[in-house]
Amino acid sequence: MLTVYSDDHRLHFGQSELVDGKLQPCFEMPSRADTVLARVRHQEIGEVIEPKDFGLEPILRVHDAAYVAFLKGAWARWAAEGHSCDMLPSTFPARRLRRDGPIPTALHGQLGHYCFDTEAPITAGTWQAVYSSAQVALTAQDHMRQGANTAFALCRPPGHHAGSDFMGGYCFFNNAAIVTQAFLDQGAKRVAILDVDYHHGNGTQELFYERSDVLFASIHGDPLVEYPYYLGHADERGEGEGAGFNHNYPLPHGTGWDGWSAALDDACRKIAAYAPDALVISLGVDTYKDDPISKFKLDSPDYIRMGQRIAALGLPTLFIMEGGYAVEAIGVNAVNVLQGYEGAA
Ligand code: OKS
Ligand code: ZN
Repeated sequence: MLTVYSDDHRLHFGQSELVDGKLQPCFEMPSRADTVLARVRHQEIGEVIEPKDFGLEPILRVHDAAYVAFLKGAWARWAAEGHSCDMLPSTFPARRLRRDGPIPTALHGQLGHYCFDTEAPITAGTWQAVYSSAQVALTAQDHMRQGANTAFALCRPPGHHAGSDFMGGYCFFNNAAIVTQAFLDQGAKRVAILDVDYHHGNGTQELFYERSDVLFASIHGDPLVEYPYYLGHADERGEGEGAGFNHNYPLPHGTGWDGWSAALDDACRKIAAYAPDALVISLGVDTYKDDPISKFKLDSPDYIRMGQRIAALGLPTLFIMEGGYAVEAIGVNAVNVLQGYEGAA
């Protein structure tokens, strides 16, 4: 399996996020990608290539132009205001504030407008890192356009919390959504996205919620007790044209392979019935038992089984790296999914 990777991810290195009222070092750190890349090489699963540049066009198929412009210019404006620390928002338009009213002209007002939490610091190198992360995903997708049955996009920063015009949860551009739209723009009729990250992919759900050409299935910590809290319930089934094409599997804290794999089986049956032309996996491995911010109990061999079950669908499958913070283990766990897939495909 081909892996696409760019060193540009290092340019995004946030200093801190809010944890239990305290500013703590970011869990989403550069060494995460290093660990996964080292394991890809160690297991010799295939060639590792740099991304090509597909420009902004495929990103703008998914993200709002004003949001993209904000992200591109934010750091320069922040620096011009005399700041050098990371940008983090502190004000958000909750209920009955005008979230769709005039966009503030002040940088801080815009930050709250385009972001839903305090987990996605913008730093000096964030734009280049998130641009390259999207190009990593698009290069893996292009490899499949040329005929490959599978590819691994070692994206960092991750993407599944980012919506059309907002960032949050360590995410800025929704890499899985961008490649999904690319498949469709190249002639695919239907694409399925299976999000196996511990957290609900709220951004991906939002982007395709009213569409029938994308089926979204997500297995995650129950939002009643888990981030991102405000989306990801089982009764969110899609709307309008998209009614019936969104499937959420919220699971309780403590869920291990038995409960998790039952949800996976159900999601796979829905995907098989949908008969998509391609499958995109939002591959988070923060379901691991020792993940520092998560509460599922998957163990390393379970990730091989996960890959095998996905392979049984017999679909062209593009893997997009999302979360996972037990830095020592995420290389083994992510590559176990890929090797499970390849061994069974
Ligand atoms: C509290 C923890 C915030 C959780 C963000 C989750 C990001 C993630 N500071 N998404 O898949 O892994
Ligand atoms: Zn996650």
